[in-house]
Amino acid sequence: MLSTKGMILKGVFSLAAILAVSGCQPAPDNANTTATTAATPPGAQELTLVSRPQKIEQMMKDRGEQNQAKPTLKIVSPANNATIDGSTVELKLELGGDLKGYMPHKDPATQKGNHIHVILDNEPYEAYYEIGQPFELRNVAAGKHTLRVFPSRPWHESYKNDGAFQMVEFTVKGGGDASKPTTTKDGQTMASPTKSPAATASASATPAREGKSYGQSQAGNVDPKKPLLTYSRPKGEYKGEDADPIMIDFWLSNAKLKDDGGDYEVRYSVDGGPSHFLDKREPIWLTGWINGKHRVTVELIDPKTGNVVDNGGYNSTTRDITITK
Ligand SMILES: [Cu+2]
Repeated sequence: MLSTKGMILKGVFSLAAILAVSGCQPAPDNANTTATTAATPPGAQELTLVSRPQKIEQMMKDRGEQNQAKPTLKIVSPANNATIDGSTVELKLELGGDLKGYMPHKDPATQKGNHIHVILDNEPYEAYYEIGQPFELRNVAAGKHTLRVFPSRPWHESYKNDGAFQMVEFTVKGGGDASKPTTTKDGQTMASPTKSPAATASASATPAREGKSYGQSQAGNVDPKKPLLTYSRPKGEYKGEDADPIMIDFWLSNAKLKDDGGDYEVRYSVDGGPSHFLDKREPIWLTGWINGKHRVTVELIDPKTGNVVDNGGYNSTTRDITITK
């Protein structure tokens, strides 16, 4: 069903929607201060499904066989079910599998490169480039947490081979200052108490989240053996030529989608608009985004009930992104 290139995904422009959009303020440079910026209303933009951008096709060719790599990860620490005293958690990974030259590293010139996506609880991922050095989470809140990791390409498309995705659960005793964010050692925010709680419930029940703002974070009651959808992209701020088209990408564990021999479906919607379904475990690209704040919801749907598969709230995730073309 994804071959329907050029399919119109979203509603028609109405005069009211155009007026609403023209009345919108442009997104400020610092998305952390956009709490008062209204989300884009449904129908204000027409999103169209497009094929993989030529720019990415070219990057894949330029990478040679690396694109067919089957990288695997092992979480060396924290150990699954570990209890950690204090508030600092050190993540150490072992990269293996059929790498074909795949190695995480940020090129200082382009500020791009292969990297690992690291997700605390169900917060937006943070990029981990130099896996020779531990990835440190500071000021982690007391309580139960999960960490999820998987290898990614420079354009943030995840590797989806067996063994690429790993998850551990751990408990922090003592914990950090609950009024301050959880960060990496470089100060990247991984969770923050200053905004609404992690958007693991349905979009309509969840207050606005900014591209780079986070809820105070605890793990959901996740069963790692049950079907689990891990939201990866989009997230954060998109600028200039990166702002269109935009990729939706996810990791799926313990479940197969319809076109992959199973019967699950992934449902997504943008700005509270109509639902669309994905039947293949691969990324899609959408074009037609307008400037401003957009809310993207991605969910795993149980074929028997038509509802979100319950797994600690992780199977329904909503992220706010900001687009500045
Ligand atoms: Cu990435």
